[in-house]
Amino acid sequence: MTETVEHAVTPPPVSDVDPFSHENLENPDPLHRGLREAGPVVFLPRYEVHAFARYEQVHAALVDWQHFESGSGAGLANFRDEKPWRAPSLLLEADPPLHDAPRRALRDILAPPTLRRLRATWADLAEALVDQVLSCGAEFDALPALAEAFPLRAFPDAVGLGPDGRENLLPYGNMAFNAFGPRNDLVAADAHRAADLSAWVGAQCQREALAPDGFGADIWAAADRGDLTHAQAPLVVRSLLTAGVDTTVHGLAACLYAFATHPVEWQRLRERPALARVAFDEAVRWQSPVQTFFRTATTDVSIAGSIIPEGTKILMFLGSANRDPDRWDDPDRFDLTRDPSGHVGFGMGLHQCVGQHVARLEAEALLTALVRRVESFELLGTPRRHLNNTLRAWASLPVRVHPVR
Ligand code: OVM
Repeated sequence: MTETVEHAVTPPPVSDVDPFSHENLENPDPLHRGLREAGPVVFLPRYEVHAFARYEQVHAALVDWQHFESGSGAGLANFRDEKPWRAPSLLLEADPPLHDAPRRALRDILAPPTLRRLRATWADLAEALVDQVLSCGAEFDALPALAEAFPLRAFPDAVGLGPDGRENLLPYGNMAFNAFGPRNDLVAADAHRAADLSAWVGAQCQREALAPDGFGADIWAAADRGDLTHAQAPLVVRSLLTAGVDTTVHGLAACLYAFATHPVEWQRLRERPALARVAFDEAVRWQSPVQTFFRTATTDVSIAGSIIPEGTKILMFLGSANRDPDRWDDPDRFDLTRDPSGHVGFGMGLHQCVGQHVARLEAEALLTALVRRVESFELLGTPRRHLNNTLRAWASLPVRVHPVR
C-alpha cells in the first residue's frame, strides 16, 4: 500500500477546502465526507499538504513512521524550515531512535502498577465530585462541573503539581493544540498569553516544583537511573501537562454528550457498568477529541497511485477515519454494542497515546460514579462547541439529571 515511488503516477484530486475554518471546525462531518469521497489522498493547495481522510490511509500512515516522520513536527509547521514555537516534544515530535528512551520511560511510569494505585483514589474522588454536583441541583453545565472538574482534580495531583496556577493548564493545552494548525485567528487569540503560560508550564516541569510521589518525580527518578537524560526529564513532564488535560476533558465531555443524547445507551451502561471503558472508547471514536495530526514524508511516497513528495506534510484526519463507512458499520451512531477497538482517536503505531490507560481509568471512575447516582439525563438547551485547530472541544454542555432515589 505504501511504497517508494518507482513509476510516475496520477496527480491526486485537489480541494480548496479549509479544514481550519470556523465552519469546518464547528461541524467537520461534511468536510470529512467530501474528502473521503474525493479519494484516498487529496491535495489541499491552501496549506500545500496532502490529506488522508479514509481509515485505510490514516491507519497506514500512523503505523509507517519510516515513510511518515514526526520529527519535522506533528502540526502544519515543517520544522525543516520553520522554527517550532517551543522546543519540540521528545515524544510526539521525535522519531526513533531519539523518541524511544523517553517513550519507554513514560510507558513504564504509566504502567498497570501505577494505575492500580490510583484506582481507588480516583473512584472516591469521582463519587465525591458527583455527590457534590448533584447536591447543588439537577441542572448544571456538565462541561465545567464534571468534564473539567474531574480531570483537574485527579490528574495534576497524580503528576505531583503544586497547588498554584493550575488554572493555567487548560489555557496552555488549548494554545498547544491550536499551534498544530495554521497561524489563524485561533492562534492569534492566545498570542498575548503564550509567553506567560509557557513560563508557568516550564517552571512546573522542574524537579523542585514536583511532589516526591507523582508521575513527575517518577520521570526525574528515571533520569537518575540513566533511562533518559536530566535535560530530557522536564520535557517529558511537559508532555504530560500538554497532552494529558484538555484531551481527557473533551473525551469525558464526549461521553457526557453521547449519553445525554442517547438515553438507551445510558440504560445499557446502567445495566452493565463494566461497559464504562468500552463507552469511553466509543465516545473517543465517535467524537475524536484529537481530530488531526500531521506527518512529513521522508521520501517520495506513492499512495494509491499518487506521489507525495519528500519533505512535504501529510494531514491525517483521525476524526474522519473514525467515521469511515468502509471501516465502521453505521459510523455516525454512538453504539455501546459495537467493538470500537481499532479506532485511531488515540493514534496507532509507535506514537499511540502513552496515557490512554490513564484516560480510561479517569473515564471509568467518573462514569461508574454517575451510573450509581443518575437514573437518566438530558440536554438542557443547546451545547456549545469551543473551537480549536486540533481539538473537537466543548464550551458548554448544559444538562438536567434525574437522580437515582
Ligand atoms: C507532547 C504532546 C502534546 C500534544 C499532544 C500530544 C496527543 C503530545 O507534548 O508530547 O499527543
